[in-house]
Amino acid sequence: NVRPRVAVVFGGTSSEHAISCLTAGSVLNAIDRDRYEVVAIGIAPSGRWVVVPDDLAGQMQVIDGVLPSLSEELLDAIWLRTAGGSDLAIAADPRGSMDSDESGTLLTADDASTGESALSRLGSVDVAFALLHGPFGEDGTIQGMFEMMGTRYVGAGVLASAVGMDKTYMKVVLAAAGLPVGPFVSILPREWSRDRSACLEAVAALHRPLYVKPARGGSSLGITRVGEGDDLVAAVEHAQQFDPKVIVEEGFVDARELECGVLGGLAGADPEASQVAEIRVHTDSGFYDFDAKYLPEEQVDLDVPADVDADIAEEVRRLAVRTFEAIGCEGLARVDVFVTRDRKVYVNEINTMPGFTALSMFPRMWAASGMAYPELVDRLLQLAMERPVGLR
Ligand code: G1L
Repeated sequence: NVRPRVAVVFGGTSSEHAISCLTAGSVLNAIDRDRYEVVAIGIAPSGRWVVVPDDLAGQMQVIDGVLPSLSEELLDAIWLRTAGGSDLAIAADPRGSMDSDESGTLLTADDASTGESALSRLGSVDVAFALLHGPFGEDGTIQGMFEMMGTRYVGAGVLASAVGMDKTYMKVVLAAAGLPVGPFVSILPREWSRDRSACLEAVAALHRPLYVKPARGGSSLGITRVGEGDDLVAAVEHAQQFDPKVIVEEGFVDARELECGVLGGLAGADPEASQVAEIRVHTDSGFYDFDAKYLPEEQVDLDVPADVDADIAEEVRRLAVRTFEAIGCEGLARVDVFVTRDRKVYVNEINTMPGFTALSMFPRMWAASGMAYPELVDRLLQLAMERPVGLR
C-alpha cells in the first residue's frame, strides 16, 4: 500500500501570500492521509523555501506571515496556527532560537528542512499542487519548472497558464476559436509613448463605459472604470503602474455576471461543467456593471446555483467547456461570462487558478453539483496523476 506522495506548494513573495496560505490550509485539511503522503512546501515572504513537517501541516492551519509587527527574520518563515490559537513559525533560514512572546515559537533547523532540500523534495513527489499567485505561479513559470523536473502537477500546463494570465492573448485565442468576446484594445508601452493619439483613436471606437486594466496579474489592482467624460489617459497610466501592457475593454451595461467551473483533462472524457453561479452587485450608485470581486463584501451576493433560465445556464456551461478547450486548459478553470439584456452570452475571462478555499466560488459551484471539497481535491490529484509527462 504505497500512497502517492503529494507536494502542496504555497505562500510566495506576491501580495497574495496570505490568501495562498489560507488556500493551502483548506487543501491540506482536505487531503486524505490514508491515501496520500503529503509534503507541505511553503515559500516565505522573503522567497525562501521551507518544508513544513507533515505532522504539523496535518493538524494546524497555515496562516498569513505578512504581519506588520513581525521582524524581518520572522518574515523569512512560514506561519502556522494551532486549534488553540497559538502561532508557530517555521524559519526558512534558522539562526538559532528567537524571542517568542507575541510572535510565537520558532522552529529551528532540526525540525524543518529548508532551501535546496525543499526544492529537491519536489523532484521526488508523484504530484505537485501549486497554490501560487501572479508572476512565478499562475503565469506558466512554475508549471515549466515542473515540466523540466518531470513532476506531474495539478492544473493547467505552461501554455494555458500563460494565455489565461494575459487578458489580450486570452481574448485573441478565444475570438479565433469562434467564442463570443467583447470588443477590446491592447496598449503596449512602446505604442503609448510613440503614438498616443493612435492608441486613443483605437479606443475611441469602443463604447463607454470602458474598463482599463493591467493586461496580466490576476488581481483587481490597477483597474479603472471610465465612463462618459472620465479621464482615459489617467486610467491608462494608472494601469501601466501595475503592468506595462494594458487592455481596454468595452463594459457590458446592465449585464448579469455568471460563472461556471470546468474540470477535465486532455485525454479521455470531455471536460465537465459545474452548476452556474451568479454574482449580484448592489452598490449605492446603482451600477451593476462592475466586477463583483472589486467591491466590498456587503455589496455582493453570490447565488449558487444562479437563478437563470435553464437554456441560459446550459449555454453558459457549453461556452465554459469550449473556452476551456480553446486555451488547451487542463485540470480546472473558472469561466466568467456576461449575459446581456437581450440574453446573449459573452465570455469575460477564464481563470486557471480560481479562488480555491472551501468557501470560494469554484468549490461552491462543484459542491452544488454534488462534489464536496475533499472529493474535488481528490479528483484534481487523480487528473494530474493520469496525465502524461511531456508532450501530450
Ligand atoms: F492547482 C490548481 F488546482 F490548479 C490550483 C492552483 C491554484 C487551483 C487554484 C489555485 N488558486 C490559488 O493558488 C490562489 C487563488 C490562492 C492564488 Cl492564484
